[in-house]
Amino acid sequence: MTDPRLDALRHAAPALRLKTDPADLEHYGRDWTRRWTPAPLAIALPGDVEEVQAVVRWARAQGIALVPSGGRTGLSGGAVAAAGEIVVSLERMNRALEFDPIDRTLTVQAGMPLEALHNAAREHGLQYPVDFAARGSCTIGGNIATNAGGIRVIRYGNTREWIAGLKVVTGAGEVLHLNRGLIKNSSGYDLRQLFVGSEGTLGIVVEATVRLTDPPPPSNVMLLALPSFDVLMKVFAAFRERLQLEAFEFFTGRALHHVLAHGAQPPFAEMHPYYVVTEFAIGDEAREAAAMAAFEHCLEQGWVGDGVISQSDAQAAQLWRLREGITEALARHKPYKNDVSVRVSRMPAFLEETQALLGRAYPDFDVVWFGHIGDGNLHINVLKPEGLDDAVFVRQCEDVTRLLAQSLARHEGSISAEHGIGLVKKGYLESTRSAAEIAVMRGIRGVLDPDGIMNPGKLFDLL
Ligand code: 2HG
Ligand code: ZN
Repeated sequence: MTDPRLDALRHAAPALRLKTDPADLEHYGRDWTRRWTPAPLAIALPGDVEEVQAVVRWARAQGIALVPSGGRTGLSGGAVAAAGEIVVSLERMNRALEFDPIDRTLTVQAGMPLEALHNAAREHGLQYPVDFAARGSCTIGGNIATNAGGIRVIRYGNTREWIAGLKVVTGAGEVLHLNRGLIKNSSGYDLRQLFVGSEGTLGIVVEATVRLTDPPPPSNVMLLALPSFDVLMKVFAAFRERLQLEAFEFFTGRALHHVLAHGAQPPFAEMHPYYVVTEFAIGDEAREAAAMAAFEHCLEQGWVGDGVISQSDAQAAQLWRLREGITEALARHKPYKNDVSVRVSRMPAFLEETQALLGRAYPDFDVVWFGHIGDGNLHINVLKPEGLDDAVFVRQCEDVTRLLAQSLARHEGSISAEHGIGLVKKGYLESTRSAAEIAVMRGIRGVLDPDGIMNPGKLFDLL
């Protein structure tokens, strides 16, 4: 027997694809957090904007919650459907719609995977520069919903910077065509930017017009081994001063240990406590000399103990794998994740304080640090000791996260740098946003989603 509410939906949108098999409910109802048991009512797979609109209008009439869904690679529970919702998967809406060589923009449907967008840009001799390890599975719609960052933010900024226009279906069922690719548009509130980072709580992004830019310059990748944590920001300053950095990423020896255990090749004969992988533009002698100068300066100061520079694309990819493979290598240890940021200038003080805090709070846990240090963004993964009950482990980590949140409030940082708040960090939002700000966000949500059907329970609770 099918649910009569779904019959009403079939009636409203006869061509809409719906899935209700238990395996599908499980597959589409979870993201990479794996902490909640998926329990959606059904999965809707619209093929066009009209079908998305029909689903939203039906959901309003029925009072059923919707969970917009991209590649579900999120780490904050933003795409989890665990309470009888309809998952609205954009996976069928994954096509490129229009390239404009004068504007250098590409309009795509929101379900397009990030890697496909990279490839489409490359076919036009350009690049879409936002990039991170989940590129093969995540979608541009999901990237927009979380204002995704990644490994090239230091050079190109977050997703937000590259969105020239959006088509959205609001929680009220209206289609809004926002900014329409304009560079200059001083005509009131920028509603496009409101949807970037809204985590599916205001409506569903159905199309995006992204800006493209020149292809990246030829570059080299360097892996550096560091003897101690306190030299990290000095190494960063030395490289940034001399080079045009495309990326500057940090990870600990513990992170490398897990990536090696997962099959990667060791980069040096010995293990070191800390590592940096950095990519920078080369192409002329001056730049190559600058890279060597930066390295030698750090060596002389005793800030770097060893280093290797890529000699080929294959070697560059191999070095990147040591950093990009961390999330996957840690997944089997069910890590509890923090994704925090402070201003880069505050990083040294914040790192020192956080190291002391976590050393006290987790004396017996394997705590893995890595992140986009050049953006002031640190990822802390606490691995669950074998045999420890999942819920007990999460509770312990939440207690420590409360302390971390207090420290972030003191340092004027953010409890979520790039993964979003979702379900995981909802309880700590007030460390980053004032009560007055949250009240404004609630008001905005009420206007765009008057019946509270858009991803309820995520980001903050409706009153
Ligand atoms: C990364 O930087 C991602 O690799 C994932 O943002 C971070 O797994 C994590 O904690
Ligand atoms: Zn990251």
